[in-house]
Amino acid sequence: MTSLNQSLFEQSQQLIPGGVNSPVRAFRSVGGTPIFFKKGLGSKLWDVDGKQYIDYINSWGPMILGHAHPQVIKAVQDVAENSLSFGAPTGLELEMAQLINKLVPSMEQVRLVSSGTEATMSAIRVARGFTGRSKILKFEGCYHGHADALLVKAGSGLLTFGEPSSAGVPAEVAAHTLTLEYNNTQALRDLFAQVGDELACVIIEPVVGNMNLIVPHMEFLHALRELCSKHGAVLIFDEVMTGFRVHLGGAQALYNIKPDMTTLGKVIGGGLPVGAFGGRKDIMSCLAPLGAVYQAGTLSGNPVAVTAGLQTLALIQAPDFHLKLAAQTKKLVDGLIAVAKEVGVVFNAQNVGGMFGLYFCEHCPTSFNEIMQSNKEHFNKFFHSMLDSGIYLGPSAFEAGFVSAAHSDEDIAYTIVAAKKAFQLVALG
Ligand code: KE4
Repeated sequence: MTSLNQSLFEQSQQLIPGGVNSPVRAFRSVGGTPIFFKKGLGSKLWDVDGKQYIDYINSWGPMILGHAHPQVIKAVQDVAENSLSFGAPTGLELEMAQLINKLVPSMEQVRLVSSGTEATMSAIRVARGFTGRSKILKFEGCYHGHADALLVKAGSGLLTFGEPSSAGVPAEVAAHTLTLEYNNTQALRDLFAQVGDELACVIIEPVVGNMNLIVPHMEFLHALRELCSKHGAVLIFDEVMTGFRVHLGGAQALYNIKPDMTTLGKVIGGGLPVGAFGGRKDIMSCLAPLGAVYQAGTLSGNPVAVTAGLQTLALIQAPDFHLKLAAQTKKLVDGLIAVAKEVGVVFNAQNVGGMFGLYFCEHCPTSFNEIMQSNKEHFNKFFHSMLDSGIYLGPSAFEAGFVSAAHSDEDIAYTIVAAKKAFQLVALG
């Protein structure tokens, strides 16, 4: 009997490119048919055939409380009765700005947008407007949304400017984007020695979640902070994924490093479209209507979306919320490492707060080149066995996973039992 997933996917492909509204969802990296969901509650999802899954994607981060948290749903229902959008200021946006400033004090001023892409695109424009410089620096394997300037891969040499990593991005645009290897402190120092005074900004994932999970070397992050200050380059921490996920104050609180600007998304909207960018007041003052840098948005600060975010951020301030989330995530990671060892599969895993990385390689990778050495075939076999067992992991060996406050000990225990079976399949070759 054809699954409803299959028929929905076939129909969707007629009208939606690849049948999906965001590429990773198409399962191209792992093969097979994407799962179409119709319901989520707590740590669980149900697909259109009624099959239940434990969800380790959490909508790629936003659902940190678990799906359909009653207080979030109620707050959204109540505010929606007052209309869905005004295109004019509301007190809710002030509440959100106050809360962001309280939880992320480096964000002296903040502007709300509707996605992480808008946040990073706008932050780069402000940094360029503030410094009067055009060049930007990013790191290979880091993803900051799909703005042209950020769809760039490393050029041939250290200082050759970026090449587009997507069709449709003009070479002239990519040329302003330099790319370096993440965690390579010497390469960073060499680049700044040569072009540091020409850099408008450096944008970085302070914990990487987009080439699987990669943890920063403290020496690297501190060198970056010191070099940006010395050369007048704006340091942008892209905390769209790490914000409120690895620590209540994000990676900047976890590592005690203060960026000049921060971008936020995902958790800040609690599942509805909210992004934000902000930082030093002198930089943010360049923004229209005060300054010459233009940025705008019809649904920026939308009252319904902001309400979902406010309710979510209120609930994650509960005592020990992040300690418990990190402990539950570590329980998953330790259990997976143990069963992989028992079965005899080359595997490793780690977590930072409520996000985790699974690696089919000897050690936890620390760079793009290292993660590229991991065994993708083993991951794909593992992924599909887990999916059959009702465990929904990210459909790519190069994505981080997420645990929510709703993941119970039973969920973790069930996942580890399913993983043992999946590792045995991998071991069979
Ligand atoms: P959005 O435009 O997708 O809201 O945010 C872009 C973005 C910016 N910065 C970081 C660090 C991000 O992780 C993201 C988006 N993350 C991906 C997950 N790999 C979203 C999933 C998708 O693209 O479908």
